[in-house]
Amino acid sequence: MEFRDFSAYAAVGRLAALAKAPHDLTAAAGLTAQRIGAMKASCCGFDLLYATQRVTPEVVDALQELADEAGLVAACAAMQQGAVLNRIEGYASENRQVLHTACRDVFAEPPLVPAATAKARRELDKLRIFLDELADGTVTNAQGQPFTTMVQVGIGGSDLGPRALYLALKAYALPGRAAQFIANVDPDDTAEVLAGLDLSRTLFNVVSKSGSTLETLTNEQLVRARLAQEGLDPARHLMAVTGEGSPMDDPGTYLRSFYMEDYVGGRYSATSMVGLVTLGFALGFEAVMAILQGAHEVDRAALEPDIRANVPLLLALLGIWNHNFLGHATVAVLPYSQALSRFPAHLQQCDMESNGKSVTRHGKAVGWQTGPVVWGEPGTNGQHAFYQLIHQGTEVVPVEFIGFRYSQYGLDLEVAGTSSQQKLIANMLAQSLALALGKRDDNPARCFPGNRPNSVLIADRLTPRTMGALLAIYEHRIAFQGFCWNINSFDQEGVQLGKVLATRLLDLLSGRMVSAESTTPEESMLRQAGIE
Ligand code: G6Q
Repeated sequence: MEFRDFSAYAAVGRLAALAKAPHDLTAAAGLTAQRIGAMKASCCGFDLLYATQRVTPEVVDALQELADEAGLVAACAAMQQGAVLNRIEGYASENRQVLHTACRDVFAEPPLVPAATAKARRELDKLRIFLDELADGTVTNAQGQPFTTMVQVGIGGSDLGPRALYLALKAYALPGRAAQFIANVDPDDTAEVLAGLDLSRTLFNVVSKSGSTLETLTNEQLVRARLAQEGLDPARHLMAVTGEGSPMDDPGTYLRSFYMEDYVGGRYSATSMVGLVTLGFALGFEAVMAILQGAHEVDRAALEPDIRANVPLLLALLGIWNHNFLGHATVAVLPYSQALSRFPAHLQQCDMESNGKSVTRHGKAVGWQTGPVVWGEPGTNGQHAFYQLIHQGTEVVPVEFIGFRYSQYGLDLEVAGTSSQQKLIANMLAQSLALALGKRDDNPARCFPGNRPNSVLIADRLTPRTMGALLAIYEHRIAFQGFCWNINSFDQEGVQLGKVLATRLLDLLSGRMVSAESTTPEESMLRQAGIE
């Protein structure tokens, strides 16, 4: 794969010229029925409505030219076929393949990377057997009672995606099963989760790819101590998901050990055992396979070269248009679905850890903007909170709305002629229109400028399959943008420095390190913060 600088593409010049006069959504015919009908793309159960973006057909053509020139689909194909894309040329780097897609290529015969998918199948088989044993009573607590709760202990990629997916799909939990999550090294996080549990009926799933993460190992010890206090055998209550050969790869000390491979990045690992063990416990094996199926369908759909028929690629390019050409620094992902309450948090990590980079794949400083700030909260709650700024603030915030036509539980009531679900979705569409169209008013405080770009991603219902698809749509949108900006979206060097300094502070606190002078920034910070 040959990657070139973003600024070198002819399409970038063309888009910059078009961006001088972006489409005016507030003009008389700025948002016609014909436009709303034409600017729609579909993928794996989702429709993307993008007429409320500030693009013309000419801009979309130029974005297609950019995708072609930058070889974005070819890069996605190379990634799925096992190219070593996690690297910075000429410098020390992880130097790995990027194969989260192999975890869900289990439906294909032959899969794109047979060896990687064989490993995924092996782990899936282990998971199926384990779930069967839980169901038929082969695996129980010491009293022969079934386990009711699985607590996932992990942080970052070993927490955010799995937690977001569990909350999204909790409506489909098996009777008598639930999951909880402990991530923070804040002891109150663990204390709060443990306080509400019957530990004798609880499994703790310790998830760490490296097997060496401070927060996770500390929380594992806290959990072990609590189990011991209750007279419970940790080897009966603790499980592990880790990399083969990691310090946590010690099957003797766990009820079960599952593995993930080093070519699956933490923030892309929700569809590996990192997510699937806890999801399988709570939702069952069928749901696990449906999640994988939805993600797999999107993996294949992402290989479509026509951007008008490739939702993740189109989302990526619309994001680039808003960020690089219209100059908007952030993007808000606003799901009109309470179940997606932690999905924006997952995307924050997946997007900002992937694309918050300043050097190219060749180790040179970039001369263009890379990843935007990503944030979000579920609507309609957000409407009663921060929407003031997105309608009338000085900062224009592009918005990606996500919604569903039907609810998960089906528990609904018509009040004043409409159901709650209709109210929810009508609000989402109304916000999309309000942001785009704006409103004139003689009172300047009641003017809405409009032209605030947004799009709507909508499917019938949030199910395991659509959740898998949604996850993969965003994973690919992020990777496409990284390819286009010529950065390595798969490393995370930027999280290292803080870890090193934290270790130094802890060494000072524990007396492992004694500083000759008491004026180092580390010592001064500790002293002034009142931490001894
Ligand atoms: C994700 C990052 C990071 C990682 C956590 C947990 O892409 O690499 O968030 O997932 O630091 O790491 P472990 O799974 O190794 O404990």
